[in-house]
Amino acid sequence: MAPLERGGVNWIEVDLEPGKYALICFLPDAKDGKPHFTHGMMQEIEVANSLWAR
Ligand SMILES: [Cu+2]
Repeated sequence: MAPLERGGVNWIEVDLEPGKYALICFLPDAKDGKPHFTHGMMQEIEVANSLWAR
């Protein structure tokens, strides 16, 4: 996914198996150069079984 301007929105479509995943941002912070995840930019998500399984 391409970097966004502050407040920007972007969408991607991915095909994931059911399970738990982590979204982690490795982009460097503009102020201290540390990856964003060190500032809390990470999120655990869970993908459920799809009603439209292929
Ligand atoms: Cu980030």
